[in-house]
Amino acid sequence: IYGGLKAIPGALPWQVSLQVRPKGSTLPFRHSCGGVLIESCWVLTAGHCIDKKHDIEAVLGTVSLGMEESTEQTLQVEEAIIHENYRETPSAVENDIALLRLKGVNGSCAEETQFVRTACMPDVTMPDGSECTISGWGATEDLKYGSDHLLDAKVLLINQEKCSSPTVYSSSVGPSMFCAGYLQGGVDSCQGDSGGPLTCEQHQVQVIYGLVSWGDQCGRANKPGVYTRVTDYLDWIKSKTQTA
Ligand code: 4AZ
Repeated sequence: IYGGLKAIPGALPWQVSLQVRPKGSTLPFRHSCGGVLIESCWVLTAGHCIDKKHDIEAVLGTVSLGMEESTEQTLQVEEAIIHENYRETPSAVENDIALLRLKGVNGSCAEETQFVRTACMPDVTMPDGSECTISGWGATEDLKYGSDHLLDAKVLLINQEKCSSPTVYSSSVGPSMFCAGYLQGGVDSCQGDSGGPLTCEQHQVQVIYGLVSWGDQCGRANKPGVYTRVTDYLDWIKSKTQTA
């Protein structure tokens, strides 16, 4: 997170650190992306976070990546489901969404605590200018390789036409994406935050409204962060998580 502040432990209990290592290796797992706990056994993330050559673990209830915390829960990922129409084009990433099914231990996956809790699903579209929250362990204004401590920041939802204007992203921002941040720059998501949450308040609760997807670098004027529009994928999420 570019221009963020250290998150308070327990304030973002749906935040997940996705950690990877090459399949079959004994190397330590390292943070690669963010994710969002939406059900005890399901994490939502970005499609571009899934690399089939890696094993993935989901770390919940953590703020410091370098420290063992008594609040953390680490779960193996049993299955990764990337959206059927996920595509990387030269100018954008389309349908940048994936679901991870966690492996249960004695029949249960994430255990709800003060530090681990699911995010609610959005129902309505938020108005332009709404203040929402982004979070993650990604690159910052002075740390290229990411932050050890979870950071968060407030961003504003940017009008779709404004974000599709020639001075911003032209036609790269499709209808299932939206922009958030500040056109003057300074506060943004960044590399390593991908797949993590943009939450907004709806009906007095935080809902998962966007997933960190892409952008032209971080924190620059006229280059806000671009997020996967979760409200466009509610049926897809339901169809994959509803065990028939
Ligand atoms: C990235 O490289 C990335 N400023 C993620 C988010 C943004 C830019 C780049 C948004 O994963």
